[in-house]
Amino acid sequence: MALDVRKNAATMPAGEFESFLKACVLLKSQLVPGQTFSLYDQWVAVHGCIMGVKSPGSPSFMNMGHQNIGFLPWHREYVRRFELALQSVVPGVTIPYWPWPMTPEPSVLFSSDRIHPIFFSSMTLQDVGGLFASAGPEVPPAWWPAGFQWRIRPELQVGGAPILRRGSSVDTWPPTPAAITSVENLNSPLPGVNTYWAFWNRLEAGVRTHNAGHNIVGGYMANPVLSPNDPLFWLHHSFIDRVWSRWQANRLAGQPGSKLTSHYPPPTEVSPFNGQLPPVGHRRDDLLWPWVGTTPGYSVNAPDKVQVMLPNFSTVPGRRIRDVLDIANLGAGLGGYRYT
Ligand SMILES: [Cu+2]
Repeated sequence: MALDVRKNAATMPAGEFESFLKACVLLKSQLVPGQTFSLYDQWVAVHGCIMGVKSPGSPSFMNMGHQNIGFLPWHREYVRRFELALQSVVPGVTIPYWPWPMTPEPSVLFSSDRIHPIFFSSMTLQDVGGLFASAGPEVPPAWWPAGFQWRIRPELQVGGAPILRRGSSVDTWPPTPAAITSVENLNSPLPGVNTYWAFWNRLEAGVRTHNAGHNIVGGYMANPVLSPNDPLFWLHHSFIDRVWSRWQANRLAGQPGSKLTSHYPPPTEVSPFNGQLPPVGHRRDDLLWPWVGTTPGYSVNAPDKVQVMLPNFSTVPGRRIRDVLDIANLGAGLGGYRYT
């Protein structure tokens, strides 16, 4: 099967970018049968719940998607499954990536026609317009669901905010092209320490990378739990996944004969940052919640009203970190993709 292609959100044809937005709007407007929440909202709930998951036999809830090495594989699986959900309403659509190293304003990507402006160094939150305007778009495209307006479900709101807003006083953006290239080539071998540790840490929490990108957008994007309420989330994480896939390719080329599994720490390797094993959910052979098949004994530390929004994944095979290392071949019906 041909690979799906994820493209640069600022330079891809306008019509293809619109297809992505259309798929988001259709998922957001389509209610889960018998429920008041949408197919899109279910994916926000998954992200809301990953912050606190107890694995079988574990004494405490852990963040299984962030703040440790499983951050990249968990989001790869999550974003890919969301992409397949988009394809169920708009066949062939893929998630564009936000090319971080560009001057954000003015740019095509942050125009009202694409993902709408982000407001640099804006002290106050401003409403997101365009297709996401609270009253709906001024001139709806032909495919627009009649009367639809983008709203945040009460269960998924932060501070009772029902509409998308952006704005932040943070101004540590963008990274330079050279900075991203250096992340993609990061190689700091220390005896007994897999280079992935330093790479992951730099990409999730380093200067002008994942965390900073969330924070400079502000609004829902700056909320660690419910950031997928803003569709810009998917573009942000598409780029993060691209950086990881390029780093993986560079590591393979730098160590001829090595495998992708060589470039993720073995399950027994302790963190060079704290001397401890990563929590369950972050080790190479661990299941990726909520794709745990029928394995019993998981529980979630989130409000019941959010937990009831979770999609039912009990019929899909369990997925492990080692299963998601190759974007060209994810297996289990997830196909593969590549980046331009
Ligand atoms: Cu996340």
